[in-house]
Amino acid sequence: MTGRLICASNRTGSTRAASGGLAVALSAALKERGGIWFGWNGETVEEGESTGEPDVTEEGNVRLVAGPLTHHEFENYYLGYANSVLWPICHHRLDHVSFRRDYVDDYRRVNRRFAHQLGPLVREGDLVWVHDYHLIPLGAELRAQGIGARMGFFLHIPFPPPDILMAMPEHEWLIRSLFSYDLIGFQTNGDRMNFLHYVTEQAGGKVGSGNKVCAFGREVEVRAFPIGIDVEGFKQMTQTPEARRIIRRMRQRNLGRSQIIGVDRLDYSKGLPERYKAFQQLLERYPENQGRVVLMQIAQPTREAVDAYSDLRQEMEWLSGAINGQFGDFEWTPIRNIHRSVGRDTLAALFAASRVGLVTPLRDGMNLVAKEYAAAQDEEEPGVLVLSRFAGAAEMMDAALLVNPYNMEEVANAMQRALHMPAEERRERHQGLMRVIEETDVSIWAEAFLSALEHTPPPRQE
Ligand code: ADQ
Repeated sequence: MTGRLICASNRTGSTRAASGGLAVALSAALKERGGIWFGWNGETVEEGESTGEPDVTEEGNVRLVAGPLTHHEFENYYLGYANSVLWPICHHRLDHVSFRRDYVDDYRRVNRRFAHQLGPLVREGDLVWVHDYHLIPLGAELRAQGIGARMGFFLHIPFPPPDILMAMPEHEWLIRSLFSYDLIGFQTNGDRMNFLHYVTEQAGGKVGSGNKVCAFGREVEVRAFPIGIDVEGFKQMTQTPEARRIIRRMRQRNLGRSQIIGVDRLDYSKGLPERYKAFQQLLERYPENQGRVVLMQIAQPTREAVDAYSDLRQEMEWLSGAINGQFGDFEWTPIRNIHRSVGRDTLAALFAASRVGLVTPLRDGMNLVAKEYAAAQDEEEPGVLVLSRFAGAAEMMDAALLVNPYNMEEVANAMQRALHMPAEERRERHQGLMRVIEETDVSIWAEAFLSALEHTPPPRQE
């Protein structure tokens, strides 16, 4: 008998109009088991205003429970601790970290408030699944309320090596709070090993059999669950009339030219300036590409209230302007720099119409764009994926051309190789990628996590 599923994530979605892999997978798992999706509704309220009880919306057997943050919480919990401490630490960017006592205090306070709202809704036999770095202490706060249900946590971003983690004043508190869960999931085996190194070397923990780890007086199961996309759904998106129209138009416009595509949130972890410089090297080192290759970069702005993000946007605009000025002519603009979100079917069409998928983050938990690009390719005439070794996706997707994103010469050479790769090699590599993508389909990922959580030792009486 499976219990209800209680998901907690920074942002909630709707089970009716879920778009994007994770929302689709969570919606499917929630509908199958019935349950609750808890989180922030994306709104902020004035300081004096109470955040009150969260809004409750019933969608069949799923209840969405979502409320606002105050401006202060948004500043200190969301932009502050989550995105100016944990995000840069986990992406190895100590240069972007801003440690402040009030950030961590508010992070803890918001997680406690969430636990007070969610705790009373959890019933015996439920499975609680907490997502990502915003909510690490939620499990411990729920336990403090006497919740004994099985609880799992999945980290969507990388887990850093101990030396970097230990730059955080409160590293021990944070890792101790992870031991309130029964199952901890990471994207890759590399992340899992970083976690185990910290636990054994810094917290006196012991690794037992069957992925069990003991520390802080508790035993948890620690495993890698590489996340994927809704493969069939994404493939179908390249077949909609709108997608076919875009692909046709794009091919006509690029007649005789090859398109390289990059799609990312505008984030310093994605290696965007380095990518532009690598493209500049492609044009310099292999001048036959001048006039014949276009880089289309779609970078949707996020977290613009954090300085590092607005600086990055300026840097990209400056770089693309400089490269277009250096090489462009009346008929050819080398880089098309687009700063907005585009629809899923447009995205699928852009991938399908691009000869090279350029996915070169400096560090990434997994990177779903790599999987989407490969899934959108025509199997007879596929394009080539150039993928950073530092994306979690590289651990399994070794049929891509793997590159060091800091080494722009290497990335330029890989682009050149991709542009000229014979069809047979492209097909072979594409088949290799599709095997991995299908094995890690997002529904398989969600089921694997939930089934492992269900098989953890029985819930305790708190
Ligand atoms: P992200 O850092 O957001 O996710 P990613 O895995 O690439 O990175 O997912 C981004 C998603 O947003 C993709 O589905 C992509 O198509 C979409 N997207 C990006 N730019 C877009 C745009 N301009 N318009 C429309 N859609 C756009 C975090 C971690 C990753 C991890 C995922 C899932 O940082 O490492 O893979 O969670 O666990």
